[in-house]
Amino acid sequence: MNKTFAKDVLEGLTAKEKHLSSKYFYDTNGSRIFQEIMNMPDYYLTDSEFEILSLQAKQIVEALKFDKPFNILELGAGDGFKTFKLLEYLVNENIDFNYMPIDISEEALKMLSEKLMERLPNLSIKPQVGDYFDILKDMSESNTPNLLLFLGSNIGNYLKVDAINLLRLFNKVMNTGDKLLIGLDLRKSPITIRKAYDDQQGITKRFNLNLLIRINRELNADFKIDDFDFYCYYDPDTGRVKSYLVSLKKQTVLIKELNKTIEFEQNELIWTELSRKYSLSEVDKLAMISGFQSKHHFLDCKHYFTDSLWEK
Ligand code: AVI
Repeated sequence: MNKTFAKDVLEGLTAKEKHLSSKYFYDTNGSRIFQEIMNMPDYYLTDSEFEILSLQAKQIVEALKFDKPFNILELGAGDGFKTFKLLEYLVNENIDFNYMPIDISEEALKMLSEKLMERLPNLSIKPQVGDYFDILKDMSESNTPNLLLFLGSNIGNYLKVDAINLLRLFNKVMNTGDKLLIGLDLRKSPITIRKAYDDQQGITKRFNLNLLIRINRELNADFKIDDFDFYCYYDPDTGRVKSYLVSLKKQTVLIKELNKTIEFEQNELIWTELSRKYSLSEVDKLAMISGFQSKHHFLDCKHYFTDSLWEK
């Protein structure tokens, strides 16, 4: 049993306002469903970021202003598909760099490395399995310049204080002059944003319900999946998409590993995810408050998404 998972589930489901962390979405099945989400036409985030990295690789590399070989460390590399275009540009230009994808999933890194070695045989790739910070700490000890990649609007899934704390930790392990390229989803028509999360095919619903399936499997619980539904909304005032599971009836769930029964009222919610959207001035503020200088925003043609370059 994963003790942190058990502790977080217990804390979240016994709280007055029930909640579960979206970081637990990504078991094997959840990661697969997330791939399906990224392929949905309405989930514009992936295409927008892909466009930025495909069409503006040259401008991004020029803006780095590194005058010697450097490392690219990608945090939560996943399938690395977006990054491919940036790497391809660097390899084709014979630019000297090491690519270090970091992920807790050895399996994901193995697949990524195999795919990249096949398509970019001249790429120097050094996959790192493990926790971001253990690996990042080593990086600050070398005097090779570093570019950190934190793409895909992953930062938008953190509560405001947690996002700032995480970025400050990145900042702490970086050397002066190192860069961070960070993907953030921008504020836009609320209709477009809602469609990306409240999809008609029910893929995002499955993504959320999978969390209950995971609790059933890993903590020996008896959630009846059909007795829960999915609800989400976008609030343009705060720039936040909030996602929930909804208990469709009054019910009791037993979580054997926790030795605990959880009572649900009819229509009671479990908050599962925050997906924050930013204005460019909010991006600049976030950079400043975390100790960075915001150097450049690389936007897609629709201005839906930014990969912003920050410098320590
Ligand atoms: C990973 N993360 C940036 C996604 C997002 O857009 O917040 C996760 C996701 N949740 C629902 N759809 C996609």
